Amino acid sequence: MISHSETLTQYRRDYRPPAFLVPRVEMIFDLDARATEVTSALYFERNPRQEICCRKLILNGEAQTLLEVTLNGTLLSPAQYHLTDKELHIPNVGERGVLVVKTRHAPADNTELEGLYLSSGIFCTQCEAEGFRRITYFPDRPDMLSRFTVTIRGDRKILPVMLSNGNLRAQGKLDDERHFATWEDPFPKPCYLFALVAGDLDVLHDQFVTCSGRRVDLEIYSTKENIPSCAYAMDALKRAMRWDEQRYSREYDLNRFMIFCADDFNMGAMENKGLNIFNSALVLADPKTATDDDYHAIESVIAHEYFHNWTGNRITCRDWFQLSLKEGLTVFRDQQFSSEMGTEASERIQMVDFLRRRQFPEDAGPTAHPVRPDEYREINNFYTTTVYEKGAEVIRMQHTLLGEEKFQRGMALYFERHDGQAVTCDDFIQAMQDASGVDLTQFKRWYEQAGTPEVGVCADYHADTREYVLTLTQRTPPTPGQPEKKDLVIPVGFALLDRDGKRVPLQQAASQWDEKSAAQESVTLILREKEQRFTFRHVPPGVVPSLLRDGSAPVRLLFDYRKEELRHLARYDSDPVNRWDAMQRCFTGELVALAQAAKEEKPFALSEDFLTLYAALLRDDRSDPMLRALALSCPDLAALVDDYAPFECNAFIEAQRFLLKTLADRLQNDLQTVFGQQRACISALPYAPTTEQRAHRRLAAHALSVCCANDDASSLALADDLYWRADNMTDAIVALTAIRDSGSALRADLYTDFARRWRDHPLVLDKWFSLEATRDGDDVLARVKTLTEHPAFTLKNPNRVRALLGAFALRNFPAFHRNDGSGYRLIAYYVDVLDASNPHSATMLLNAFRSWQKWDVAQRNHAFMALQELRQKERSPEAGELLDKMLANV
Ligand code: 0A1
Ligand code: ZN
Repeated sequence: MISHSETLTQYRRDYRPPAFLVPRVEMIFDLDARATEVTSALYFERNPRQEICCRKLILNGEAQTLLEVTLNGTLLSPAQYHLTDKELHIPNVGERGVLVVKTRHAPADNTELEGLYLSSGIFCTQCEAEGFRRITYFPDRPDMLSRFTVTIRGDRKILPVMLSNGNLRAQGKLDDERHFATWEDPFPKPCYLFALVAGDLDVLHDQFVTCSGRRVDLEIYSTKENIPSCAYAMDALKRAMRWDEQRYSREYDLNRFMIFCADDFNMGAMENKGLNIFNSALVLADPKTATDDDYHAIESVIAHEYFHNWTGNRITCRDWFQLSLKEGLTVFRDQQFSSEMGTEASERIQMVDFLRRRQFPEDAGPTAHPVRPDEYREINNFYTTTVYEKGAEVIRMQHTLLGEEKFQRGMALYFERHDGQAVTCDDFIQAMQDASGVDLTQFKRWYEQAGTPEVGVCADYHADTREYVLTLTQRTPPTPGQPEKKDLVIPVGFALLDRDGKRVPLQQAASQWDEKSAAQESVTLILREKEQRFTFRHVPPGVVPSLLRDGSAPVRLLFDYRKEELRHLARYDSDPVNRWDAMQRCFTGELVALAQAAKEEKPFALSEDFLTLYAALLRDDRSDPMLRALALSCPDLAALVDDYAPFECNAFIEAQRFLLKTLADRLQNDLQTVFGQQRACISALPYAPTTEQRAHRRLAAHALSVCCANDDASSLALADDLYWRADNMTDAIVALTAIRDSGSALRADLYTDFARRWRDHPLVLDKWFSLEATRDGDDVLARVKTLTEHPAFTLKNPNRVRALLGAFALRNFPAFHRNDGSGYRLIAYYVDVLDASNPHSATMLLNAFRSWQKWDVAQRNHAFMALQELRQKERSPEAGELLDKMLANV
């Protein structure tokens, strides 16, 4: 077996300030697809903060050819420096000086999409986390803040537009064929925020006047035909800029803000200073090609990257262990923004749902790590839901503990104290603590401890004294490398519902609260110890506790709700998150009972109470249609794996099929009526991605999907009709989704039509690839294999890989988990192939295996073999680290 541990493990405790600083960098790019030359002048000086005197200047660098090195004007011979495949060492450089390094690249051959590469013929860069070292030799670490001046030279016809960070200082002709542009960024920045874009691009212009009256040019660059589709992103950008001024007093700081949209991009987007680079899927939108969900994602990612200008760029991370300092905080800010742009309740439900479906399994598996990790081998593996979404929850809890006013005081102090610095999560908490006076010492453990804490709840009612006693306990299960856990500070939102569904005024018995304080209808209990008791007085009998309201902490709630209590909460809880959660628990209860019946080969039956509840919520037209749609959606099986391990995949798959089919059989009329009503609410309006329209379309989509689950002809006819009348992409996709698993001829007709209609539009075809890959049925595997040969499919493009193979592995539970292991083998094959060209795509797929040890024995054996086989070969550091973790302790 090959050992992959040659990639060194980095430890947080080993942080040392750099020996040298590079306050100024001048770069020249001579662009050419096969032979780009990069010349970098590094003005370095010894770091007065570093006591250990090192005479050597050590630079990171990979994947380029070193042409020459000049120190203070003298060309160095190879004997005067030391070059490895990862570093360049220059001995005896003195106190300060200028080092000029010249290297050569072939951007056209860069398939990893890190460093300088070509996307649809356009030069662009991706430097976070460690891509800058693939562009030039440089101390590539986020605490190295430099002022950059960048000159780009290239062919005038092929590269009429040449962009980099900051302000355009000069541009002009070099000769008949070539021209240049010089950009200067006045803000010192870490090199991971460097960006360059060059190509034949058009631009959408706009302007924004900041709160202090400065004019900022806003520019979105894309190919000519895409420009009209950039309008929504532009609008979202202006709203985000205004919002950051109003909510956080953050004003934009350059005269220009540019966005480039790249067809080939590993992630969603990147916050390079003044020149964001986006995955085109997260910029381009018009009603004909983008769905409601696309519009929603664009708004949120545009805001996220823009907000990074303050939380990430002006104040950056000292080292990559602090990644959540910028990511958790920026996700929290973009969540706040989305909530204000849309509906708070549905936004919050979707966040909580995402966290539980995606982050909880990560925290319970072999790659579990703290929000601020202590070690890593490959930092690219740490752009995780833990660092991002759990990180955002950790900020949200600070907001809960401090309240909006003190939280804002904390933020203001953080900005004031650390502007222009590279800092740590500790610095952030310190600012919060200093500004608020709230002691966050124990709270800090949220950054240190991996694993989802479990909060156990025991409720006792004393009829004689009318006292209600709530005992809360906490326990965080062990995670790899962290066998023992300490107690955390856990805010638990709480209310009691009476028999009519009304909230009971809460009066706590002495000690926990000020006796005089007025009774409240909901409170936040703060759990700090292993076990804590809270007593409430004057409580009527028969109340039902509503716990963890608004998803008040990223924990698993262990409370033995009776079924009727859950139904009560699902109908009456005033907290929409808990109403949704209760309904999800009802669904899960049904799935578990059905799976048990499947295992014991007993007849299946859905409980009548559940059907009644589902029907009541479906018909409840006083409630927001979006909230109804969310509550009525059956939970994802992948989210149940941890709770029901070893997870009997087949039994649960059968259970879920039966459940949906029974809803269709029993509630066909209701479902069709709701579909009709919701469509009627918007039928007279032209399509717009507004919150109201989206909500109606979403509930209609839900109703249509469920009623098509039994292939009933009248329901299929509704989908057919919707498809042919659709004047927007959302309706078309809703129709295709509803009939995705249908055995009817209609399916083939509509799918063929769609693929033909959009054959020249890759972003739209991605939706079709995903629908094909998530189909139920025996032939889906063969279908996916065939589609990898489709003319529009290429393994080189991360969006295509995600749409087809990612959807199959991560969203087609039955097919991926086929008993004969063929689903695993298919994905393992592509992990192997992709790892050689683009490790990021490979690890995206590999992550589908993360919970393999919790699967049923047949699945476990096949997965183990697939993973073992992958590990036999030489792997990228990313895939090597993941495989080692997934196969540790077996
Ligand atoms: N900072 C970006 C995420 C990002 C990270 C790595 C990338 O390439 C390997 C690209 C983007 C964000 O949070 O949006
Ligand atoms: Zn981010």
